[in-house]
Amino acid sequence: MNNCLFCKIIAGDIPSTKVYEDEKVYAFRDINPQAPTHVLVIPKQHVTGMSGIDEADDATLAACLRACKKVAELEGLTENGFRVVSNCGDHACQSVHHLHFHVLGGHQLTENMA
Ligand code: DGP
Repeated sequence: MNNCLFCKIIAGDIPSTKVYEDEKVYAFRDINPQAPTHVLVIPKQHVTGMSGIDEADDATLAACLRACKKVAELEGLTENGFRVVSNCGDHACQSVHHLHFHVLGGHQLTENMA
């Protein structure tokens, strides 16, 4: 999508620090990390967010979640644990309207989810 920041990152038009990539997914470090490890996992196909998905996106979603686990392994998070978050819409403070999963870990995360 033309004006989408994350589509530009996938295209390489905006630089990013890659952590993982496969046919369907790109993962890179968040520019404003909220934890020692903070990686964004995004589908290469533009999807606006969780509210924009349907059955046609099942394979994309599965690839994203598998990639979150892969990122956690690559970053050494699986032993102590990690969190996966996807913000959707205004109340969740979604700021980039391309579906993304935050993979957070590397220290004790708080219990407070909201
Ligand atoms: P959200 O608030 O859930 O929509 O998360 C968007 C995230 O995207 C936020 O944590 C910061 C990150 N971000 C925004 N612009 C850039 C960028 O240009 N590069 C990188 N690496 N991350 C970005």
